[in-house]
Amino acid sequence: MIQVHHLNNSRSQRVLWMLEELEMPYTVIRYERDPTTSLAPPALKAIHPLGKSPVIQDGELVLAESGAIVEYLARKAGRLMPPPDGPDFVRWLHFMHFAEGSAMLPLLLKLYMGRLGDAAAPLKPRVDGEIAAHLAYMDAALADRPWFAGPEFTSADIQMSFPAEAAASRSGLLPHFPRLADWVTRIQSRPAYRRAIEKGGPYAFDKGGA
Ligand SMILES: N[C@@H](CCC(=O)N[C@@H](CS)C(=O)NCC(=O)O)C(=O)O
Repeated sequence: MIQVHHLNNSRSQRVLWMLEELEMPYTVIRYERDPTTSLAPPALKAIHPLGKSPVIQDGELVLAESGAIVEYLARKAGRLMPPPDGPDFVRWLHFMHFAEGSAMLPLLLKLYMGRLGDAAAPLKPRVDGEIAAHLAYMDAALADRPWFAGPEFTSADIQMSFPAEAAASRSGLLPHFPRLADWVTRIQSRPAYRRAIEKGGPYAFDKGGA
């Protein structure tokens, strides 16, 4: 059975949600962030050298990196990804990578800048501008389709949830992007999303990310 090494308030919430959508059996091994530093406990390094979450174990396989895990699970189940020869595949691929490769960077910068106080002021316009630009891009992507890859809900929506929710809580800009705001409401009302929150424990969107 798949084991999920789950850190509270973290990207591993997406992996629990993916497993719930797929109705795959799994067990959760919990880790708690240090209350002062927010870092993962050293025990996670015994599972994977980076010591970060999520990590899954599936038999002999130990896999880190949320996008790789979500794609691995989609391929294993043969679900929640468009067929590679179909019209939605490249959009799915794009958003599977965009979530961590582009959207998370300015959000992480903002999180760390928050710890610098006034010293971060020169960076603020640039970082806030980048967050707004990424949110506008995400909002526009939903202009002619309900889900990020197309007409069907896919694993790209799961992968995109973390930057969208983190941006919503950290920037306060979500009301300016009504299609993205509506998408957030729709993902959060999915039964599998809610079951994953129950399994993963309380989720503070403004704390995860680092
Ligand atoms: N790009 C990686 C990022 C992994 C990552 O940074 N995870 C955070 C939780 S959201 C973590 O483990 N932070 C604790 C630490 O760095 O000690 C992914 O998507 O899996």
